[in-house]
Amino acid sequence: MKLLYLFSIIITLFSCKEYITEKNCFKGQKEKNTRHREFEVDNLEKIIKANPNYIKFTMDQNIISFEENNAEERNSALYDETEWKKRLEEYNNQFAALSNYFNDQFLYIAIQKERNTIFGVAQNQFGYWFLEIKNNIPAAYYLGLSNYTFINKKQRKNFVNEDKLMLYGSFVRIKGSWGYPFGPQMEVVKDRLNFECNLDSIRKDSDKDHFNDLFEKLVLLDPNSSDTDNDGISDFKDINPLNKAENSKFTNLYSQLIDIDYKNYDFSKNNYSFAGYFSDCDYFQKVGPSKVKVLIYPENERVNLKSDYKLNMFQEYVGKIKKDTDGKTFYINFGSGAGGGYYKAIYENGKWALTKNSTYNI
Ligand SMILES: [Ca+2]
Ligand SMILES: [Ca+2]
Repeated sequence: MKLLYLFSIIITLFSCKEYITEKNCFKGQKEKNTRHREFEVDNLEKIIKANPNYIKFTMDQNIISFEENNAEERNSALYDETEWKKRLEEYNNQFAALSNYFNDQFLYIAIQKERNTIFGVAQNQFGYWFLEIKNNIPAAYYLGLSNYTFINKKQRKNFVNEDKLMLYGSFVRIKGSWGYPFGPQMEVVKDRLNFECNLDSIRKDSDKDHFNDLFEKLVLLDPNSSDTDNDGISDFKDINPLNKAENSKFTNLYSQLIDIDYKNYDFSKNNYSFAGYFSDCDYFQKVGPSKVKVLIYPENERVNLKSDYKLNMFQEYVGKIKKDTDGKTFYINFGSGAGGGYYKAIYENGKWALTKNSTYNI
């Protein structure tokens, strides 16, 4: 991500000719350069301020530290295939009661089984979630923790007690020095913490659409409307909940382009995972991909999204459309932490033939 915008500026794949700007989708002569802002190391005061006020924390020297937690992970002989398989089997057995309902949408951290209820703590691209399966009905609630919060892999046996959720963890931040190919590394700023919150604050779902208010606020859905884009499909089921999808030539191009990366999967029924993009292009905003749910924001929404989440939410930059002189060939640049390049799209007989070409790797 750090190099992504830099690359999108310096890599000019095609010669600049005169193009018509239509709906902000096509490359014009005057391109607005997106400047990369240098990464800032956050201080403790800012980190504590970012902790939501419904979550209390206390220090306890008996809680395993961030380093101890990581050392355990490192010692786990992950390169030994037998050991790796054994651990995977243990993980699958331990969390089967959760993955039966949520499949592989989450990385599971803790599970607590009661008579009619199963509780869980899990993680995905947005952060940490509280899971609850009551009388066979599953629900996932986004915890709304700041991204400066790390939750330990080992939790107490009963992390839910009455209406309280209690979790061991620490406050962390991204180290000042990081770069590809290793990605951001975390360091601890306040260790051995016990986080405690009231589950009513977490469960609050004002519009009753199965996304709790904390999640809707994070991704800029409307917590008071179960159908944010007013297209008749609830936010929870909508493949593109922020924008009404449409079926048109260039919208279909962008839909197909998103599906290329998911051709061997089908994440479309995964309610809690999304591919995120920024784009001012109307056609792009109105996509309806078939393999994955999307969140597409206009560029000016960048400021409204929590900056510490962007690393995980927006993995790929997808550019505007460049027309070739033959009138049927089009190019779209892309970039991501893992590399970049361009899509080549040919429109013939009402259909798009699309290829993804990588031109540079980091
Ligand atoms: Ca809701
Ligand atoms: Ca909708």
